[in-house]
Amino acid sequence: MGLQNAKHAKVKQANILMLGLDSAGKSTLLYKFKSNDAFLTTPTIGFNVDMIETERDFTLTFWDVGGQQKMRELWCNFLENTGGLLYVVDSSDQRRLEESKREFELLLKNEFLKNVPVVVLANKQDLPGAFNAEDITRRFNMHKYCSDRNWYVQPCCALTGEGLSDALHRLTTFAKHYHRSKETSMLFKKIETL
Ligand code: G3D
Ligand code: MG
Repeated sequence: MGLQNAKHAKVKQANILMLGLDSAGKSTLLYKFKSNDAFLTTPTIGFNVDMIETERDFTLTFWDVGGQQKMRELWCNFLENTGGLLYVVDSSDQRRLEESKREFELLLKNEFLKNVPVVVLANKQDLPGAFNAEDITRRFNMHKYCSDRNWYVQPCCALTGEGLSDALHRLTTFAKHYHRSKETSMLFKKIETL
């Protein structure tokens, strides 16, 4: 028991905030990260939380927050202590792509998300007419708006699971790097106060 506790004390953890418009596929994705079963989602009222150990010493805690207009007003309450932003886009929803981009830009301007790494999931690649990762990169102005952080646009399909292991791997690498750089800067701050 003592040994097990000591082992767990070493496990590092990062909060991953999953955001995006309603119906982008966030809850389906979260479920698919955990299991391969088919899953029926209902619109998320509030939020879902789940922990996934993506590497032996690193756990990601996913916060899947509802994306309806009313819920978006509450997103700002979830931003503090975020170790990575997973922004989910319905790549087939041409009508709401601009709206999704606007919400994304607003998020990136928030002080709590400064330098926080971003993975954009270009979801629903199985649907006809879906924008691909290059289209989303260009339309979301990724090079301009994410120049201060690590970022990646991953095409995926939450229903089949395609692209999800790459997304998790990328997210873990980014979150670990961000975690380490935060630890280092806190250490320097402590040293300065000595
Ligand atoms: P949200 O949590 O972002 O609001 P959900 O979105 O996970 O509830 O998904 C909304 C709808 O999109 C669901 O369909 C879900 O099955 C579907 N969906 C999610 N990912 C994909 C995908 O990659 N491809 C396709 N074709 N559909 C997807 P329903 O019909 O239940 O509304
Ligand atoms: Mg949901």
